[in-house]
Amino acid sequence: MQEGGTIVTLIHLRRPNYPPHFYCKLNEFVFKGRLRLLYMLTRSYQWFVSAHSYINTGPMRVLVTGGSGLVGKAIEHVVLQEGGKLEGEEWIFLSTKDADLLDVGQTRAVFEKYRPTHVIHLAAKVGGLFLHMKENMHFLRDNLRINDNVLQTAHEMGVTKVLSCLSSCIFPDKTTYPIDETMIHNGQPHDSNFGYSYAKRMIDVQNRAYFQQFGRRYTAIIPTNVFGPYDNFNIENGHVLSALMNKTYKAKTEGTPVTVCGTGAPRRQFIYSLDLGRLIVWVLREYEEIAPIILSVNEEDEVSIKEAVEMIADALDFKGKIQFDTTLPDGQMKKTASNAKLRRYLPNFTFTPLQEAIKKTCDWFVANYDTART
Ligand code: NAP
Ligand code: GFB
Repeated sequence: MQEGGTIVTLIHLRRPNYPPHFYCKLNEFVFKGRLRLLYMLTRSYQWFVSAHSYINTGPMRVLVTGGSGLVGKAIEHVVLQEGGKLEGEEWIFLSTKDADLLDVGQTRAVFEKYRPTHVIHLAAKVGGLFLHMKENMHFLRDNLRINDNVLQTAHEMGVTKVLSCLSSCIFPDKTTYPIDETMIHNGQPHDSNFGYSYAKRMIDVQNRAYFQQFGRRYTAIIPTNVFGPYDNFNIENGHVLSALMNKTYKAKTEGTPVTVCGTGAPRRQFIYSLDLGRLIVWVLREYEEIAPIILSVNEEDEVSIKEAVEMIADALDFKGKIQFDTTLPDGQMKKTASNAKLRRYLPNFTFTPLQEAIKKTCDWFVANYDTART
């Protein structure tokens, strides 16, 4: 449990997106005595001092938007089944049934109802390559609106920390590799998902602005391609692994070949949703920067779509033919992301090996076929 006090942060005016070089929490007594001195010292060196009061009245009350989705369900598992929840904490997992976050009135009402101290903001319009290509406008507008409703309501209600979710697909298409956190705004995103990408990039812009103007410590994570139980296994609209699991299962049942879209050459870093859930709980508790952090497996764990479908075939014991429809698009050929920043914080974090995580997800899909999103 934290006491109330004042958070003082120094930001370099020429490099406002850099992590603060000085950051501390002072109780009110110390703070009042030192503030004038801090201002005098910093003005001549082009540092900006941000100071705001915080009052923490007790254990965290965490509101998870998008709590019914792939990532939300993984966090729920980590918190409720793996002992991630600390004594006295309250965790609330929202879905569209609780509030349509496109609607500002419903957003405010659900925040009023639960009065969170912390928010994990996952709710979004989400889909695989082929849905993005059809609906860039919806991806842009829906996500801009949901994100603004959630962030502004959190700010108005004095939420201590918001952790939002970006994606490695929002980085510039023409870039050098590996991509790191400083490169988000360096160029245009891939044409297939520009709507989603620009909407997500604005979260990072908003986080910086809330911090600079109001001292709010709102941050973001950047996961690579996620998969796991509770994914959307829809063949047309889902992401690649979940769509291919469903296709392969069907092909096995019907005795037909599996058709993979594109050449199979694009490469992806896949992260298992439960590993991501564990990392998100760590970010919520420990990560103090406003600048985002990439949550990804190592660069050498990137695999081609061809390698991934072979792992799925293995996991589902599919012995039939795997064919590639090269008339369909490949999308981004790669978006290799660096997890160096994550490794500086958590050098020993162990990711579930991909083949094992694919097997677990396939087993979950087969066992839950009647209720899974297909
Ligand atoms: P998901 O399984 O499709 O879940 C989406 C969640 O958002 C659901 O809980 C859904 O509620 C909720 N939602 C959607 N529209 C809403 C609205 N208007 N009002 C309230 N709630 C709404 O997605 P996910 O894969 O878990 O994605 C979670 C976050 O991770 C997203 O921000 C996404 O951009 C990001 N991300 C995902 C991936 C990936 O590969 N999946 C990769 C990088 C980043 P209902 O269940 O009621 O529909
Ligand atoms: O997961 P995905 O749809 O999106 O994967 P992205 C697309 C890649 O998988 C392309 C190939 O190379 C496709 O040609 N692929 C092969 C398939 N078969 C299939 C299939 O049956 N379904 C799908 N969907 N793809 C996403 C963004 O990009 O990155 C998301 O669109 C998200 O929004 C994610 O943020 C991280 O990896 O290309």
